[in-house]
Amino acid sequence: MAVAGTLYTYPENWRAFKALIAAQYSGAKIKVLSTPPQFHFGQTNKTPEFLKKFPAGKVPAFEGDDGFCVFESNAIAHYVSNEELRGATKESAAQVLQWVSFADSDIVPPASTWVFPTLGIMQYNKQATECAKEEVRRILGLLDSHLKTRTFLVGECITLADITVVCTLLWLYKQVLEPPFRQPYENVNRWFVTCINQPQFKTILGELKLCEKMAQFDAKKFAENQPKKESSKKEKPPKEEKKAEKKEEKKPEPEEEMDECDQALAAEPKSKDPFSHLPKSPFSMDEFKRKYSNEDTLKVALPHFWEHFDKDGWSIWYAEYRFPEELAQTFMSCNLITGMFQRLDKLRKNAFASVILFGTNNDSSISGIWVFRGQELAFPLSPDWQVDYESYTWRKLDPDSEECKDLVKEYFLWEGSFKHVGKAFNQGKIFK
Ligand SMILES: N[C@@H](CCC(=O)N[C@@H](CS)C(=O)NCC(=O)O)C(=O)O
Repeated sequence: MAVAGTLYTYPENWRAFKALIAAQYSGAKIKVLSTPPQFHFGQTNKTPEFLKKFPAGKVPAFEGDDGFCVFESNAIAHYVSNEELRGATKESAAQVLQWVSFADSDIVPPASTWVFPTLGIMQYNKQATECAKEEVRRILGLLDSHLKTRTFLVGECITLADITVVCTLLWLYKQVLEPPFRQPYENVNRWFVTCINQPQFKTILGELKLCEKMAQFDAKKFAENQPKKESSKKEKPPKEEKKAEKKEEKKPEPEEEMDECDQALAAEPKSKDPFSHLPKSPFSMDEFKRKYSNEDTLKVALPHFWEHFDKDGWSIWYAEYRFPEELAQTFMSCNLITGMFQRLDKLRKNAFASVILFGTNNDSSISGIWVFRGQELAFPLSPDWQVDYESYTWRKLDPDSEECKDLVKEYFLWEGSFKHVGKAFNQGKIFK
């Protein structure tokens, strides 16, 4: 008997599309509840009744007419599929699972990092975005080679592998994969367009318009999406809901907010604040970072930096990765850099870095400019910060020197001759 039941989600959820497209192929009957009063995302999914059936409190979630409940979008899509979609042989079923897992582990993270800021639902971070772009290039390249000799990902017809990977790539194709970016991956483009033009996909996705111009960080929308001060300290509504219910709010004054970083620092005993011994400094790292993230680097952020930089309260350092010969794949090096940044997250108010990966696979180097509160390297101040720094050589720069001015300009801007990096790498790509 064909599966029948209810899918709880919010409107236009790409994760829910997987099951809905699969149901178009299998004939499963799915009723969608995605809007109030039947289903209010952020509220209904937090009620005891919902949590009893779906303890993760997340959507999509599926409840069969027979009472069977399942959450996790891939499990739901699997449940509502037919044998052909799941992979008819043991081998093809394994390959379907392979692509479904790959989509979650390899595509979702960079796609979210790149796309969410363009939708105003996540703060923009240059380094992370550029690494995500490189990751997307790698993924598209890998898919392109696979699809060179194949019409679909597994076997001769559409399976859950195609449905899942298409849905995972959906926002990339809609928001940021402008023609010059996607042009090298013609097999992926051909396959993607073939899939979305199948009637079963079209019924769910509608007429899809592929990206014409790469969307950029939507700072205005992001500010509008920030929760009100009052509520932000209590319960933050889930991200997607913030997007769905666009609020008419003014950007909260970040200086007055206790963000996660402040809260973490405040939670520690005062004697543990590693910067408490330093006198106050007029240079606001927060203010500079806002300029750097949201405004033109050359015209606004750099002049602001030099106008406000306090050389008594802060120091500038040049750092170079000590083991360039160990850097193989550039995407792994990108992860090395972003991993270091994540581990240093609590330094956010007291440090800034622009780190660049130069070169190509098996021929690259990493170097960067760091700005620290105080006159010493901050890493020894806390055991949490010591994971990576010994893999770099550190040289303190004289902020009044021409060398420092040039390096700051080149690294902040990600442009310039980078003479010190070495001739070979100047031919290569700069990841920014
Ligand atoms: N891996 C899960 C992810 C589900 C998920 O993160 N859902 C989000 C919306 S896209 C959610 O329901 N969040 C509500 C919450 O975390 O409270 C899946 O694929 O279903």
